[in-house]
Amino acid sequence: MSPPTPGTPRHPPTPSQGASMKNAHKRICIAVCLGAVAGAGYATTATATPEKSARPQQASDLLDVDYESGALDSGIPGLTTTHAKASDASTVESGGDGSAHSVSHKVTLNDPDYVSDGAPRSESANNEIEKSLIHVGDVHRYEFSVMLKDWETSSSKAGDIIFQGKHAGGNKPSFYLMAQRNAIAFRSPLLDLQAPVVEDFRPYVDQWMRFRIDVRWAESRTGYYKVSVRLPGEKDFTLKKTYTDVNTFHPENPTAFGYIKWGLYRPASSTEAGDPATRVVRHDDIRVIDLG
Ligand SMILES: [Ca+2]
Repeated sequence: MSPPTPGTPRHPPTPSQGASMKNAHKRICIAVCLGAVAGAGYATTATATPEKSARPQQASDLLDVDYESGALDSGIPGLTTTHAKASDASTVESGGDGSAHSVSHKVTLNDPDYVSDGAPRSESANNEIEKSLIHVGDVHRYEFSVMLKDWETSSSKAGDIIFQGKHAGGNKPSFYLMAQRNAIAFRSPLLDLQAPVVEDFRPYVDQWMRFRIDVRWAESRTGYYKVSVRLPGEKDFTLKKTYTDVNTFHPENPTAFGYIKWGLYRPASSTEAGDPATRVVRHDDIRVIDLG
C-alpha cells in the first residue's frame, strides 16, 4: 500500500529552486565551517562524526529537533505534527535521551481519534522545513533516539513503522524502520530490501536506542543506505547493514523532493491478528546532517 503524505507543503520548491536554495545553504555552511575551524584553531575535524556529547549545534546540521522547548514543534517553525484528534496522540514528555524532554506518539487501533490522514498513525515530519528536505545528489545522515514505551510484542507479522525517509507526492517510502515481532528492521519497500538491525529489542523496552542511517540520494543505482545502531550501554555505533549501488530516490509519482517522518504508523496491525490495541513510541534528538 502507499501511505499518503501528511500534507503537501504549501510552497513546494521546484527542482531549480531547491537546488538553488541548497547551493546557497552549502555556501553559507562552507563559510560557517571555515569560520568555526579558523576560530577554534584546528583544521581537520570539520567533518568529525557527531557524538552524543556534542550538543552544541553542528555547522552541518540541517535539522536538530530536541524537544527541549517543551513544544510539539520543538520551537522550529514549520515542523509538522500529527493530525490525529486524540489529545494524547502526540505529547511532549518529561525525560529524554540524556535530556529533559522528548516526544511521544501514540496510536490506538479501531479508534478514529487516532487516525491521521486516513490511517492509524501519529507522526511528525520535516516536509515544510526546506533546508532539511531531500533532493537527488544529497548525502544525508539521519540520527534519532527511540524508546518503545511499555511495548508489548506480538506474534503477528505486522510491522509498526517508527521512522521513514519518504518521497513527497504519495510515493512509497524510500526506507523505513519498523518494529516487527521482537526485532527492529530496516526496509526499503520499493527495492524489497529488508534486514533486522536490532535482532531482539525486548531487553531495551523503555530504554533509549539510537539509530544512524546514512543515505546517498540517487535516482540511478549509485546510492547507498548504511544503518548503524547504538544500544543502551554501548559507547559507539555499530554498523548493522549496508546496501550499496541502489536507487534510493525512486518515486512512482513525479516529485522533486523527499522528507523524513518520525512517530508511529501501524498500517497492517490489527487487534484481530493479535496486535496490541495501543502502542506508544518516544523519539528524541532527531537530526539531519549534511554529509555531502
Ligand atoms: Ca530532548
